[in-house]
Amino acid sequence: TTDVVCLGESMVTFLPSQPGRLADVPSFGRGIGGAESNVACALAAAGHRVAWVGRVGADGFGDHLVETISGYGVDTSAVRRDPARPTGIYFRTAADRGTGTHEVAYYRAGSAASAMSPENMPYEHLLAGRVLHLSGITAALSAGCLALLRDLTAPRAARPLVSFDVNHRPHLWRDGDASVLLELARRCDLVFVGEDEAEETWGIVGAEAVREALPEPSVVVVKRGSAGATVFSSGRHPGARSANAEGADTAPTAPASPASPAVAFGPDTVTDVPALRVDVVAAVGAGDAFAAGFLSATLRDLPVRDRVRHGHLMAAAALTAPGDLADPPARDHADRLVALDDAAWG
Ligand code: KDG
Repeated sequence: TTDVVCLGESMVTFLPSQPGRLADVPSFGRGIGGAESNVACALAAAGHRVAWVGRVGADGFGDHLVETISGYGVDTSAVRRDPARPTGIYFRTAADRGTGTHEVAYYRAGSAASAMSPENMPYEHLLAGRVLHLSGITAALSAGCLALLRDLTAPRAARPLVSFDVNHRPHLWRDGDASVLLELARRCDLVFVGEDEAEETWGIVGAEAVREALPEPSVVVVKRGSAGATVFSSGRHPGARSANAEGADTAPTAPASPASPAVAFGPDTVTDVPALRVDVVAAVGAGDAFAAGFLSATLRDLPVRDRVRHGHLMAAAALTAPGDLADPPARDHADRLVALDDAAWG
């Protein structure tokens, strides 16, 4: 079986040759981006069986995405090609030294991926893994994309563990209401959200308040930047939700259905885990790397603290590389770093 299926829009990314305003950057180098395929590539690099599902144009940029993502060892066989719509692309600047922010120019309206909907996506592939990883970016792309996320996060008799990174992208929500991201997050089993992101998007302040607003998911990971991350775990058995209309959980001891093999979570806990302190080169992609590290360690059934440390380690690799996607440390190397004592981890 596939360990993780990631769904979302990937784009060819244009990274600036030098710092400065978008208006001034003279040339750009090509990379790839897309939060969910970033997660897929990092998981594949960590030795997991991973698929990325999306839509790209029948054009050279679409070829480049499929070839590059496949090159990481990700199964791209379910990616759809759209002869009528282009592959999305985006340009960005380097982070401003003072504010840490960067400018983004998306060219993705009307892209092949924005046409994703419940009618044209391969559910047999999407629901086939142990984990289905989604993000809030998809919800912003079109009504069809939002309908697809609603459908994939709906209760069903057998579903994979549904992982959701809130990924609020303000540029994409200029004309939309991002509060739908809370509704979607509540329908998932494992949620990643930044503490600052929760405040910006929903006006919810503090990790405890985030958990109060998201009582349903078995696990909520609140990322607090360089301060670390806090994990709220209810110990309920993910993947064992009943299919009734309210989506109420079945008894905590209910076995997972054969289609959603167990991805174990521990008993009720709140776990705080400090992050590594690094000099940030580019923050873009760090959240994806964190999710990949956490998911990888979850699939290996490691203790909660080590799941977070694997997240922090992958994030540190991404934070110290210029592109959206950094090569993570090899698994045995990561395991040795995660096993360092608390003094090393702060
Ligand atoms: O998380 C990184 C992504 O934001 C980046 O790769 C591009 O997917 C992207 C987006 O929509 O911003």
